[in-house]
Amino acid sequence: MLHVDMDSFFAACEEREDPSLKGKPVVVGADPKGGKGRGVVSTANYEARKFGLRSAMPIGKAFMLCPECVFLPVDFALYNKCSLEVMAILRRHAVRFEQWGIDEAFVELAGKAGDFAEAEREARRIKAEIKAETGLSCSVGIGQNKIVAKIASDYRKPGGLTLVRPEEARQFLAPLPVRKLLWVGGKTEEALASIGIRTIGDLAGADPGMLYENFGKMGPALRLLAQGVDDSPLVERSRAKSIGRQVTFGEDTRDAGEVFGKVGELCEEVYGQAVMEGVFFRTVTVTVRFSGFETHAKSRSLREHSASLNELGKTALVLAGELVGGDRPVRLVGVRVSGLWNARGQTRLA
Ligand code: TTP
Ligand code: MG
Repeated sequence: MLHVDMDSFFAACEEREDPSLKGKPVVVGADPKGGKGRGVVSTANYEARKFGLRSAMPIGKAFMLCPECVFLPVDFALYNKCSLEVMAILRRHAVRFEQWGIDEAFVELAGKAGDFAEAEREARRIKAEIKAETGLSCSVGIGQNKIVAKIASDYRKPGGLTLVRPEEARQFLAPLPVRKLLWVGGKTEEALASIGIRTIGDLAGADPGMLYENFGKMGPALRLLAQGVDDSPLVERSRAKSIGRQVTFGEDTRDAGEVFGKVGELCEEVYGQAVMEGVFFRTVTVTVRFSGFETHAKSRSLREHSASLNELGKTALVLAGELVGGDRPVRLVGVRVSGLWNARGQTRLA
């Protein structure tokens, strides 16, 4: 099993679009406004991390630490495009595949389970293909299950390849901080520290009864993960035929501006879901229900499959404009995309 995680993903996509950024410290996130900006760092490339910059850091603090950094706004459409390219490559190598968020995925390889030497060769091929075809760099972890593979991919970033054989897993995990376990958030981390558990090894060796008393069922479950035990399967994203969202107004509205505003918001939600599922879309449908439940829908197909929020939004607004006329009060609007195309090969989904 492989876990692949792209290196400083948003920043790497920006560097690919503008090679003059290469070698410079780059920050993607809110506008720093000379140190007065609000919002946070989405990501910083590895040059910028040398100044102490990190994801989720307030942008003003980032500016203080590194005023000479190049600060760029978030361009989600670009990262989505890059993500679809990368995921398509990964899917070529997978018998089973699970995408996690925009820049990481688990890949179960064809071939004999437990053939780690072959898995390592395959991981090198995947890294090389991603580099050659997308220009982006990633880190790969190889392990007998998800938890080990996931922690291994994080171990030698950027550009790393870390193989952890089953017999080495406990030893590999033991010195790492408990935070590296997937479900240990800040609060749990503090609670564990208060009973003297700081490393994954501490947790692996802790008394399960005591863990149950302190953390309920999660306690012993975390202990198993800490021992490198994880039999959770890879779950393919649902093969939805369409992705849609709708909203009912608190009060029926005659205000076309309000309706169009809502359509824009729904487009963003639908788009976000399409990104998560790794699909392009071809057809956009807008539904409007008027007072009295009379419902009208209009669809338009794009020239080709698209993964663009801009295109989705423009098309949906045109359709909404055609539907909302006169002064009939609107009760509900909906936006749906269909004709989905999975990034995997040529599989078309109805
Ligand atoms: P990560 O994989 O956590 O981070 P990264 O790819 O930038 O860096 P690396 O993996 O090399 O450590 O997250 C993937 C993208 O998700 C990241 O590029 C930007 C976005 N992101 C945020 O917007 N806010 C956050 O707090 C985090 C952690 C990530
Ligand atoms: Mg990443």
